[in-house]
Amino acid sequence: MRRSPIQSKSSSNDRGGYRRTPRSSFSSFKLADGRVIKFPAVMGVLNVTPDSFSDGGRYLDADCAVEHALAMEAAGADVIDVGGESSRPVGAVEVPIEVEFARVTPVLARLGKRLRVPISIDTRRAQVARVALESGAAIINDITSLEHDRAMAPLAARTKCAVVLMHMRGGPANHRKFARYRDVVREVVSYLDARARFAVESGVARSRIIVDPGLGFAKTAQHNLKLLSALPDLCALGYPVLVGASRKTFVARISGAGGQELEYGTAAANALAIAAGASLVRVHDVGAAVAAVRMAAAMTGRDQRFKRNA
Ligand code: PMM
Repeated sequence: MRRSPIQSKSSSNDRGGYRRTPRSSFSSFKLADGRVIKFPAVMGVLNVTPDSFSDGGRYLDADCAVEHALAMEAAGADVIDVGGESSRPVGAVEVPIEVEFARVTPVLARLGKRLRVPISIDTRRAQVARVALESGAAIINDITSLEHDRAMAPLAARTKCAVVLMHMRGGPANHRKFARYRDVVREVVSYLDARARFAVESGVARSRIIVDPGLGFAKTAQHNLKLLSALPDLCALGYPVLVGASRKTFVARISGAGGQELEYGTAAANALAIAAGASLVRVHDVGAAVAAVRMAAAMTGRDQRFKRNA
């Protein structure tokens, strides 16, 4: 295993112990349409589902979903992640593709015209991704790392969209029973390395790949904590890293499951993830995440404004 930038002795800095810019961090990400996402960035979650873990049922109505996406943009979201299939750890039900379509297409059709920030589509199905891209989405967020649907990698290559490759074992409905590892960090890093290589071999440009350790997917609280403290190892792969800790069960177990505790725990995880080199955080409460991410970015020398004035 490569030595992580944060663990290395030479990484000490002049800001009272906080590392300045992690060596592997990215300052921006260019999309095929020329738009640029400035890192570190906040991805707001828009679950158009009846049963997602923390917000299931709230945005099933297309008008509510559109309103919420616009509110997240106004609160500072850099990307809006639209999903029509729940992946809650217990009891997620396999959604027929027609149902996934019916949930996301009316929302995407309306958002495409109104949202300025890029849209990502959280799906493992190429047909859904294709329709989303046609409606203006620029990123495919595939929690199966292009494994579930063989048509996904060629679609990503052909359309030049960005892809999020996430680590999971099993499927959305049964991943819990696969939470067994000899060395979770090594296995997750080498899986994502292999999936990124596969994507590149399939024609996806290296510069369009984002990797994600998949917190909570086939992982115990202990696994999630190990992955969070080893983020520099994941960053060392050379791709921007996305972290999705928001409101997950392990955060509730540690910080408390009440609304406020969960938000504070999420904000702490987000800030530390950014300080450790992550480039994006996927969140439900965008306002809280923006504040946490800005603070972490400024403290680690990743905020351009504070760099200039330093
Ligand atoms: N988590 C969920 C759904 N999609 N996508 C990525 N890339 N990373 C994640 O951690 C992730 C995801 C499940 O959380 P939710 O039900 O609260 O959306």
